[in-house]
Amino acid sequence: MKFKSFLVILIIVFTALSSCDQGHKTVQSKEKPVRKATVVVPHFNADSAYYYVDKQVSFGPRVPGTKAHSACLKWLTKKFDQYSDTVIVQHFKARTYDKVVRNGENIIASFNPENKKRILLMSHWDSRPFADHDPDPSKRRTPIDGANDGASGVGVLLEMARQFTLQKPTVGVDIVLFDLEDWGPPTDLKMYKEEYWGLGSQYWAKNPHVYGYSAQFGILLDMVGAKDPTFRKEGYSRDYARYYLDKVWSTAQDLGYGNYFISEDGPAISDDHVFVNEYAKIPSIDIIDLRPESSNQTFFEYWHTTGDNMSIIDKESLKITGIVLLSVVYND
Ligand code: AHN
Ligand code: ZN
Repeated sequence: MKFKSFLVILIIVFTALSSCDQGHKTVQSKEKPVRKATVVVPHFNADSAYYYVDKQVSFGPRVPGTKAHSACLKWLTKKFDQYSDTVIVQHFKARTYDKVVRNGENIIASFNPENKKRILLMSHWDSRPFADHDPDPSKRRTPIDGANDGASGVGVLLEMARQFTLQKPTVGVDIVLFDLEDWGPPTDLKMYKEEYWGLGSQYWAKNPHVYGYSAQFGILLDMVGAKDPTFRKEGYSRDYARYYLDKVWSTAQDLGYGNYFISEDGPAISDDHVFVNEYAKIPSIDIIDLRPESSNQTFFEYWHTTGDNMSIIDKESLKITGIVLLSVVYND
């Protein structure tokens, strides 16, 4: 009896000790630093993006109703067809400030169309019919190349699409290129109204390419190609999509681009994302180069002038937004 109980105690003590030892081991393995699985984000080819910007500009100003506009539409459709699962050209009519009804075409390229979780990437592909801010008054009704204001965002998105074919993202992505963004009234006419701008995005946000379309969030690229851009936190983006705005800015800062993606509040800009927020109810931000020090006090020096041509496009700038956006898409 005594020996038996001694044996029982011995077994209990031994079991306790060994389990204690196991427990200790378990704790130790739990204390090892937990590493998040790293995703391989594809490379962004800035030469390729630059070529896409140059190619758009080479057609001439992409003013709706012109040959350059339809030639560029044909080229963009062909390229996105090559790099995405589906491409839809959405034809629409819209009335400009001068009461003329014009034809427009929004271009929508989709990746993983079956995936319910989606990211929306946007830019406008038309160029402004008037250089109303040109220092030379005789040029203020001349159409602009829109190398930065238009072509730069499209060039970045087309290069991203090319990367998506090389390494498919897990999330669904829609690239929407709006038309008729930039046909707002020339400033000297003093007839500014928000609804005169972003006619393509107003149409799409009210009539998306897929019935009931939605996305987790949207990102608009506007004027991302001039040297040393300063992307400040735009006002509507802060109001409508603060969480995604902070997420994109912190991604950029982690990548070492904090000098360009500045943690500073900028003004509110009536741009395509406003309509996407208001009508489509998709929380959307605007990555827009804001320069309070410029002579127009808001945008890059050559904004809405004939100087917005290829000579001011910087490959490094295209690369910055490209890398940041690829990182956002592949880490989602
Ligand atoms: C305003 O000037 C109020 N919004 C400018 C939107 C725009 C025009 N982006 C590019 N071109
Ligand atoms: Zn513009």
